[in-house]
Amino acid sequence: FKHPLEHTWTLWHWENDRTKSWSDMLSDVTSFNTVEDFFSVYYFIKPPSDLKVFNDYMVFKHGIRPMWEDDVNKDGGRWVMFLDKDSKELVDKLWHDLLLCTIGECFEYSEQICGVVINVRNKASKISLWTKDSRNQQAILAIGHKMKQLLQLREVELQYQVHKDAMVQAGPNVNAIYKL
Ligand code: M7G
Repeated sequence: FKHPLEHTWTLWHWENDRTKSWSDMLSDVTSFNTVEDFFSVYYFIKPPSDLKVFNDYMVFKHGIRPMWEDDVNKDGGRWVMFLDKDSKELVDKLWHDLLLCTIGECFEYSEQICGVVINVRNKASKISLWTKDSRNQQAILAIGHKMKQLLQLREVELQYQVHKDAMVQAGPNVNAIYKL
């Protein structure tokens, strides 16, 4: 008997390849819906600290593609942290903890949660949690405060960015509508 999760989740991997379009660089790796299957995936794949730069992992509820254009994401946004001064061990730990809190349904308003992402980059890697309605201030703030508390983010700032802003403001300076 395995321990069921509330949702089925899909792991995606993105790897930069200049010959392809952004969405063609995405691949759907596997799905899981039990605690045991989650851990076999988690321990099988490399931790973020062993990934090459310009690699991402995304873990989204089954049926939601990890992109702005998906119907469930199109009016949403993300809580994102920029991990520039942080050790690789801390980045791995934050990713692990955020994943467990997400699939373990630790958040109120968990129906607002679409998935979580880690972008491994040269300067600042990013870890983010995507929510589906960027106008739902109450849910966004509750999720953000809980994320700050669960991950014990003291000095690390969380910013909430709207995907529609990210689409038009490509680059690092996307406007944040909330900061915690
Ligand atoms: P990023 O990988 O989120 O951050 O976005 P980075 O700047 O640290 O590398 C980089 C670029 O990838 C964006 O400017 C877009 O061109 C493309 N991109 C990222 N996302 C999340 C999407 C998406 O959801 N849809 C599309 N079409 N392009 C995206």
